[in-house]
Amino acid sequence: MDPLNRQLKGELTGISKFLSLVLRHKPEVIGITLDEFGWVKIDELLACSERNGRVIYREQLNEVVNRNDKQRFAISKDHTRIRARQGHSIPVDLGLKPIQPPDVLYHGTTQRFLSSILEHGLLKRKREYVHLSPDAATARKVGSRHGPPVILRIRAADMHGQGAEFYRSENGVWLTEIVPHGYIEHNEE
Ligand code: HQG
Repeated sequence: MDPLNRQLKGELTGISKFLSLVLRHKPEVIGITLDEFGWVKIDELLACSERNGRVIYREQLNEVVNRNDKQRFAISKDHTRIRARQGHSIPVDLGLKPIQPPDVLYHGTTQRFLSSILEHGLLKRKREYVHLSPDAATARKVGSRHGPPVILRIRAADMHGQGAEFYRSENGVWLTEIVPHGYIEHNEE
């Protein structure tokens, strides 16, 4: 990649991380409030960001939203508001409807969490849900964020059959409250 492109990409990644912080976890750091569905007015977001030393142009925001590898953010139909599609640690109503999951979903984690997960199940920890992936390759990427990846198979349809609810966010991430350890399979690689 040429240096200019690399710099542009770096800027967009920086903005994406900043948006994740304020739209999923800590809107208060720039003095914005999300509505109950997680939305905030884009004008307000950009003004408050600037007041806190972070200038973001509307064009950059659009680039981040459109080019984002995981489609993390959504802009409202009238183009005035923005929210994160999932991954919140503060309670927001994403309007997700419970749906039937596939037989198997995957969770990517890392070795040092494994014994605790196999003992206690998958817990949502700081987030509002446990995040599951539709395929092993995606789970591998998620797990790699924490260290050498470990892929777990989750017997999702069986869980659903026992009453557990599953949701799929608009960008294909599967969400559920907790995965009891009995539904987790780990095959040594
Ligand atoms: C682990 C990214 C010990 C869990 C990704 C994970 C995803 C336990 C970590 C999204 C445990 C939490 C979420 C237990 C769970 N004992 N460790 N009982 N239960 N854990 O980052 O799933 O880039 O909160 O395995 O793509 O890694 O932000 O969750 O390793 O979709 O858009 O506790 O974040 O998306 O870590 O990732 P995280 P996650 P974004």
